[in-house]
Amino acid sequence: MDVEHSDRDTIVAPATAPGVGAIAIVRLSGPRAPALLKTCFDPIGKRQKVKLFRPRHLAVGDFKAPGESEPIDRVMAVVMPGPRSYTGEDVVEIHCHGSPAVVAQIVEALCRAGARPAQPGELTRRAFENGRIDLAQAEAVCDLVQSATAAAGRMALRQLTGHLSEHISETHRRLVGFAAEIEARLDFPEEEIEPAECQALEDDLKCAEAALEDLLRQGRHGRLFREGARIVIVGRPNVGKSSLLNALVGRERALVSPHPGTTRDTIECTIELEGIAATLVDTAGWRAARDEIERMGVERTEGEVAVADLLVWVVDGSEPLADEDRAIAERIVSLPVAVACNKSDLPSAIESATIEALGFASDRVCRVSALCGEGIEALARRVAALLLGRQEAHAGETALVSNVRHLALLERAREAVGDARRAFAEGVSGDLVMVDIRRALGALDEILGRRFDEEILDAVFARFCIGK
Ligand SMILES: Nc1nc2c(ncn2[C@@H]2O[C@H](COP(=O)(O)OP(=O)(O)OP(=O)(O)O)[C@@H](O)[C@H]2O)c(=O)[nH]1
Ligand SMILES: [Mg+2]
Repeated sequence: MDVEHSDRDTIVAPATAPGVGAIAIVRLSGPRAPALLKTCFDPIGKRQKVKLFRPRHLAVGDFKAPGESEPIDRVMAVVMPGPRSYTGEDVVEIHCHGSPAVVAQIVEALCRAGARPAQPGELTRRAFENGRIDLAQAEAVCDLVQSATAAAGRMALRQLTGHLSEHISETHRRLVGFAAEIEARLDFPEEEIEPAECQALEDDLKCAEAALEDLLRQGRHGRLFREGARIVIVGRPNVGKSSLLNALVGRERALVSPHPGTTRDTIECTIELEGIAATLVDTAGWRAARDEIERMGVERTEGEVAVADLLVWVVDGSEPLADEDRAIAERIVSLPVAVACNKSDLPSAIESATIEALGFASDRVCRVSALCGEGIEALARRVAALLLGRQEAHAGETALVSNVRHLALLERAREAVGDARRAFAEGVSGDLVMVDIRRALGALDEILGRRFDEEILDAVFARFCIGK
């Protein structure tokens, strides 16, 4: 059947991940979804037939390709009529056995019956286009599906349930209120604004600016929770970098030996650090390379240092600092660093003051023993705290913004409101202040998707997986 690629197509996609599972779900959305189900689905017995036509009731039956007599699978099906469905259209879900072959045949059968395979994110795009959710909420769906930690998931859920949208709408309303007052004044330029009124209007802009600043500040932490952090362990050979990676991860991930130069290549492992998905990277000992392989290893180390969110510099606390340690210190002192003074089970040969003198504040230094596990938890807490800046480790969990697109637009809005506030305070004419206000409103509209172009939507929904 020739299927048109219009928005009103009925689309089909597996909603569960590819691969074998107990159950898989295939979803249909569009005006013909219930009819296509009827073509392919034989309810077992009268009671199931009645159930199928009752919205949101699961019915059991055999699923067959159009014109075939042998079923593909025994499934459960449910019809969720629009507009009170996920997409706002008629939605059908078929719960089949979780074999990739069964799923593929069911999708193919529905396409033969007249559906079209959905693009990634197309169901959520329809939910947005049908006004079920705004764009920020649609993006939260994608973030929730892809969240790597519980904290990232909770943050996405708050955005999905509209918390971010509410905050933004509130600032939007405040700015619209301000704009209405200014527009009214423009019509009657001869009327003086009373000082008290003037102050109230300026306060409105101050409030809007502060609210946007708040969201932006939280956003930095939000990103950390969503995207995770890359933590690179560096140090000269044999100080215990690989041992420290193993201790933090809780298993023997990297090879450890008493011979300097054991680690040749970078090794990484992801763990959860106070809700942040932290990728720990063990590197080859950092020193002037003695052969070609070591040179390549050191090059990789330097590449990792360049992209790290935080470095853990390991020194061997049982020996005085070596020239190689000092050379590393000089290269990293201006970067975000936690210092692990390792081998604390042995007598100490490094004073804290020595490390401080190199430019590393004492609150960045932890005494640990990778061998015995001493101080490892404290180091993990310190690393998380350094990643989150001065805030408490759980501060990021309350963040509402984590999406780079939202952060960029919020920044634009905050700048525009700041410009408007300054212009207004200096008594610049109303129509010029309005230019800034419109710029701010435009940026907020773009976050919620009240104003958009197809390119933005394509970019947003391309991040989704099929079936969402
Ligand atoms: N006593 C003691 N020995 C340790 C500790 N941590 C590591 N070691 C020992 O130090 C030696 C080197 O450890 P590694 O973890 O391989 O050191 P590395 O920094 O990864 O070394 P390269 O990969 O060669 O750069 C091994 O013999 C470890 O058992 C510690 O906390 N205490
Ligand atoms: Mg090593």
